[in-house]
Amino acid sequence: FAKPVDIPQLESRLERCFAQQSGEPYRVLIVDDDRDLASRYSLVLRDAGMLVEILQDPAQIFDHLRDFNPEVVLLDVNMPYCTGPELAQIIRCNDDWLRIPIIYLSAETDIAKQMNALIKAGDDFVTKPISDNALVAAVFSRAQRARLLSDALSRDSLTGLLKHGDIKEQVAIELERALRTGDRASVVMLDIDHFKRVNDEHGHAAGDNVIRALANLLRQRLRRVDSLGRYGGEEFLAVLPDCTPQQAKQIIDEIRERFAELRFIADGGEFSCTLSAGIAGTDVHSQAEQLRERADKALYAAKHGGRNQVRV
Ligand code: GH3
Ligand code: MG
Ligand code: MG
Ligand code: MG
Repeated sequence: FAKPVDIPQLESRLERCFAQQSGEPYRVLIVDDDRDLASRYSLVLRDAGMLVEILQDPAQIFDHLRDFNPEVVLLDVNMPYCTGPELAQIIRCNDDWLRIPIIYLSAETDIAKQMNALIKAGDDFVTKPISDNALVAAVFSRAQRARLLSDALSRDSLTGLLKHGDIKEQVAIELERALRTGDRASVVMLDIDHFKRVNDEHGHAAGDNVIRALANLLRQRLRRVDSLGRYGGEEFLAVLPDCTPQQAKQIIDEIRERFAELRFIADGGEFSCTLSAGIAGTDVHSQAEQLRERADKALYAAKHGGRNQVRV
């Protein structure tokens, strides 16, 4: 039980952790009135591959939470005007920030006071001075869990794709980026044809299988840079960066053909399905929300044009 900690082993473990830190670096917000100390912690965390912002004035906490969107908050306990626990309570009042882990970092060694801070709000209490490794480990573990949790909560359980709110947000982010930089991007709205009949004739479970099969086709065929989500029941929304509407149409038409070739088996016998899709591409006149509406209109035209087709 009281086995001594093997430091070289811990170090190599941490290195492996950083190697696994795939994709975006973890975002950490340090709130501390001691500028020098905050800068030192920031340096250590940046060295471990994280993105760090320092906040000295607690009054600006909301701006930083909204704009920087941290995955972990490192909070000093003793600050002028507002204590760490008071600030933590304020953060916890807002549902949007309920998931952010709050780690107190303080010279306070009185256990009763530490307990009091944690009872108010917060997740961990780490005492200063702290070794670089211990700081990185404390922040890394919380950041990793926060991201896994956030990923899991934004995934639709049937398909594993992004849910309505998250794909909508992702589409807006991608389109705004494309509109700002002048890059091309395309929005795609997909809807399975006469899906009510599938449920009526073959049962809800068979319908679920169809939705899952289409989700898999889309996931396989789209690129890693594309964002894809389940917009509604049998509706999917995707954004394809660096892709003209004509290029997007070619890709979606391929998916449409392959989907129509799939054979499903259910109580009512073998059956197949088709899909319709609408595409809209970025131009200088359109806002993100207008583009999604245009893709929706194109989908409507595809439905009225006889279904099993893609319209731009
Ligand atoms: P259209 O070609 O015009 O799109 O016709 P449709 O029948 O597909 O029309 P609509 O979009 O109105 O119907 C969608 C149906 O999908 C209604 C709903 O019962 C069903 N549905 C929604 N979510 C699910 C789901 O998760 N599983 C199953 N099996 N069915 C679902
Ligand atoms: Mg302080
Ligand atoms: Mg529909
Ligand atoms: Mg439909």
